[in-house]
Amino acid sequence: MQRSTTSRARRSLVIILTFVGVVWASLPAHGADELTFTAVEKGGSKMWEGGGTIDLKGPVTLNVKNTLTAEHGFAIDTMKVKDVIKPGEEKTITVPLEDINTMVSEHRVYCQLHPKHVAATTKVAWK
Ligand SMILES: [Cu+2]
Repeated sequence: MQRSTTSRARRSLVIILTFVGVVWASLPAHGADELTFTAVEKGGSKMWEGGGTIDLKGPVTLNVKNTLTAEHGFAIDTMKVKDVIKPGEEKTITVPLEDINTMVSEHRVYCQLHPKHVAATTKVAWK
């Protein structure tokens, strides 16, 4: 009797923990955003490929990679980001929440060195 009560309690605990885990995983975000951008060449045009959605709940981590043979700019005016990425270089840029303009729903990610270099876009969730 004692034994079966214990195993039943254990089983319900497992069910509860599984449920909590599923709910946690299905939440939109946990406060940290991570985005990846890669400088590539496609069909003769150079472009920043990547992007995604951020939720403005915490700092944003940008993983930036330049696969090309020349250096390229990496700029997001609405996040106060302006950098130059060397050929083959991989860089992680962390943008604090206070540097992000919360009035815009789309952030343009572009190369400040080459006007023809195609830009990428990052969207803000719930806007
Ligand atoms: Cu460029």
